[in-house]
Amino acid sequence: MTDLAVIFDELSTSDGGRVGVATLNAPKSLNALSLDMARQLAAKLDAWAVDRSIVAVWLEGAGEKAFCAGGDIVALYRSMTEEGDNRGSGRDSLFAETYFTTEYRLDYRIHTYPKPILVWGDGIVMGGGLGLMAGASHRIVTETSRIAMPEISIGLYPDIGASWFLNRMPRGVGAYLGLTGAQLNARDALDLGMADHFVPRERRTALLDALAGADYGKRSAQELRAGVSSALAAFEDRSHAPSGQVWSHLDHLQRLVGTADVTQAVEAILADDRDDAWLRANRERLAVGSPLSAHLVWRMLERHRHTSLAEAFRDELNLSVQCCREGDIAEGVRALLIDKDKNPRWRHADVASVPEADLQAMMVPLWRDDEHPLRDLG
Ligand code: QUE
Repeated sequence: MTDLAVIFDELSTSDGGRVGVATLNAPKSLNALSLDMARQLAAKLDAWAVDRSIVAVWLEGAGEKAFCAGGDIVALYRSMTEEGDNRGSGRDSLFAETYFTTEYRLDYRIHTYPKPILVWGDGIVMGGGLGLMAGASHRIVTETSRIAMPEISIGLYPDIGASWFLNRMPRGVGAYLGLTGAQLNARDALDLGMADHFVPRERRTALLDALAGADYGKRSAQELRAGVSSALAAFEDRSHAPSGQVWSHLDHLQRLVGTADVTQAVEAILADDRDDAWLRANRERLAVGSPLSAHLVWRMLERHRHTSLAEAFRDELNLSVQCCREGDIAEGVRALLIDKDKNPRWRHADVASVPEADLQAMMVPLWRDDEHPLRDLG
C-alpha cells in the first residue's frame, strides 16, 4: 500500500512514446478530490503537456467503487468550523478560496489540455469528480457509472464548470439535474453529451494495452487524437450500456421546469405524482435539499446562458467562497457527512421564503476584476 494522494505511472507505447497514467488514490473516501490531489495532478499535467514522449493521459480512480465522489468537503467543513492549521478559517475563508481556486484551475486545464486525456468514469462520478471528467477529450463510461451534481443536498450548487456545461444540455435538463441531484447512468451521460464512449469495465486492461500499441505518428495533436481514437474504437460496445432515464422522461422534465421561476419549478417537481422510481428519488432529494441552493442553481444557469467557460469558473469561485462564508454548506456537510443525522437545519424554511436580498448578498463580487484569482483563465 502507498499513501500517495495520486499515483503516477507511465506506460511505454510500442512506437517509443508513453501514456501518462494518474490514479486518484483515496479509495476509502471514494477518491474525493483533496487539495493535495488537485495540486499534484495539476503539476503532473503541466509536466506531461511539454514532455514530447507523452502521447496521452489516462485518469482513473483507485478501488472498485468510484472514479471520484466529489470535492473534499470534509476538509472544507473543518476549515469553516475549526481554529488552528487552517488559519484564516471562518469568515476569512482562506482555505475555501485556495481549495476552489486550485480545483477550478485544474478543471479548466483539463478542458483546454493540448493532448488527449482519457477519463475512466467507472462507478461514482459526482460533483468535483464530474469536474475532472467534463472537460476531458475522451470520457469513458461503464455499466457502473453513476454521474450526478448532488450539491443541493449539502447546501452548495453545481460548480466545477456546471454553470457552463449544464447550460449546454437540452433546455431545462440542466436545471432539473441541479435541483434534484438526479443520477445519470452511462446511457444518459452519452445522450446528454457528458460522455463520449461506453466500454465494458472488464475491458479496461485490454484498452490500456491497445493504447500502448497504437500508432501516434509524428506526434501532432491530430495524430495523438487519431491514435487514441483508433484504440478506443475496438472497445466501444454500447449494446452493454444500461437503458437511460433522461431521454424517456424528457418531455415530462421539460414541462416540470419550464416555468417562470424556481419556486414554481420546485413546486411542480414536488407535486408531480408520476409513479417512477427515478423520478421519485429525485423529488425526495429536492424536498430535503437546501432552499438557498435551489435558487443558486437557477440563478447560475440564467447568468451563464451565454458566457464563456472561463467566466463561469470565475463566477463560481466567487459564489462557492460566499457559500462557505454565509451559505448552507457547513450545516449541509455536518448533517450528511460529519454527524450523519441527515437532518440539516437550512437557513430558510422553503424555496418561496428565500429573500432576494439574501441571494444578492451571495452574489456580491469578492474581488476587483484585475485581482480575481482566476483572472488569467481564457
Ligand atoms: C454532495 C456532494 C458531495 C457528497 C454528497 C453530496 C461531495 C463529496 C462527497 C463525499 C462522499 C463520500 C466521501 C467523501 C465525500 O459527498 O462533493 O469524502 O467519503 O465529496 O450530497 O457535493
